[in-house]
Amino acid sequence: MRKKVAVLMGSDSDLPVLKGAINTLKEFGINTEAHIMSAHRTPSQAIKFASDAKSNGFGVIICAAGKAAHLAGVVAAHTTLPVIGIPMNSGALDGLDALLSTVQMPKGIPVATVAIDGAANAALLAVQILAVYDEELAAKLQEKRANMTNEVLEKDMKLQTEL
Ligand code: RP5
Repeated sequence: MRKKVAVLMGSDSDLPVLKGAINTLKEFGINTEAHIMSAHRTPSQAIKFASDAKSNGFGVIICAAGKAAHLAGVVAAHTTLPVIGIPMNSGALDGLDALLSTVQMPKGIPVATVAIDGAANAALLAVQILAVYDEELAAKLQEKRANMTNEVLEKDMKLQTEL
């Protein structure tokens, strides 16, 4: 049975960006659960979700948060599942605050951090993690990359005709 992916976000204001991750996961047929959950505003809920995630059938947890972003770190501290952090551009510092808060985890509790607002890559990385033991998913990833390659080649061909 394929594992689920959780998409946690610190605020509903993060949702427009997170929709990109949720859509990408759905595109791969991954059973996805999304929740608004904050390390600061709902700390006990976040800790409970993380602690129960493995036994609830999740394989990867994506955590998006902005400003002093602790969600990914707190969740990672309460599970051995891989945690992917998305630093959100939601403050005066254009996401640099969240990037440093998410990426600079002290040793022992890793958070795989993607780019600021990097929702699509977070989803793809989650799929890649699940694809280690899932050939069907691995084949879908290969197909997506081949499509991407073809799109770029087509754009290049078009450029050559325009120059
Ligand atoms: C973080 O603070 C959230 O992840 C969000 O990116 C940011 C701002 O939240 P709101 O004030 O819009 O709820 O916790």
